[in-house]
Amino acid sequence: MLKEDTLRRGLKTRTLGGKIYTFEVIDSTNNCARALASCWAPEGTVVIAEQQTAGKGRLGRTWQANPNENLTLSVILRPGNAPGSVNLLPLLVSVAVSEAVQSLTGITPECKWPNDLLIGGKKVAGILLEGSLKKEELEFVVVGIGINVNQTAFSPEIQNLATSLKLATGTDVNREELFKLILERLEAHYVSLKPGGFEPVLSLWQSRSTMAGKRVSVKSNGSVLTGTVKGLSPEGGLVLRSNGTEHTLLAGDVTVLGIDPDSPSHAPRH
Ligand code: BT5
Repeated sequence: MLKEDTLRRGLKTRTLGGKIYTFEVIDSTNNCARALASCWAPEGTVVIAEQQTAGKGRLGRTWQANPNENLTLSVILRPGNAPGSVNLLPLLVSVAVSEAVQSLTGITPECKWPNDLLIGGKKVAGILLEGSLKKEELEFVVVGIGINVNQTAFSPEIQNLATSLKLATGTDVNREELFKLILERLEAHYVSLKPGGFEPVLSLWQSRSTMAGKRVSVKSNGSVLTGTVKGLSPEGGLVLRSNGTEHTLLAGDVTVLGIDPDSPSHAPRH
């Protein structure tokens, strides 16, 4: 069982993890963190649970995770009116989690727009941000992170799409160490937002993604658009070229169809 003292021991952050609430069972760490944030829990408060009975994905979907094998946590941030942070923060969180996994295991999970981390094309982590607006200002954002750490068997619905750090490395991965690295990388990128803006995070995200030049179809608001990925827009949207026109999508579910042979990033080098 994850315990507050072992999660905190050696944690090198100033704000994130200032308060850590651990639960054996909870409905959803995001729900709990939202309730705490509405009651003025400070920025950096973390809620972490061994088991969620109603772990949430986006759009009413479910996050499944066996107890005692994974990390399911939520962090309260209060970015104020940092422009565009709703679309950009998931990319910042993806970079932070990918870096944390890399420094602990040597494996670099790939960033898939908008909120997934993949290893070998399979999902190893998902991110769910939920914000609350007050008078057009972001009152708080809850950053929910689910990572498949030491789970090696998945339910039939997800067994072909999911992987874990243990499956990828062949060994058990220390969840407390991973937790600390995630908070440390998240804080490092978050505090650099004010002076540096999102530009550095966008380029780090792109360097950890292989989506550029791929043919994809994106389901968004009930319609499907197929095209070639050009990259990210400054506000964190996915830029697609479809039938000669560029589109910027701010939300959606992406299916990668393959490499576009006509894309310059995949043209043969001479
Ligand atoms: C996500 O949604 O990927 C966001 C997941 C966020 C989970 C964390 S856990 C801590 C915090 N508290 C919460 O209640 N939630 C957050 P989405 O992109 O909608 O993906 C959901 C889909 O991923 C599901 O419909 C399944 O197909 C698949 N899925 C579910 N569990 C999975 C797992 N463990 N590994 C890989 N894929 C999974």
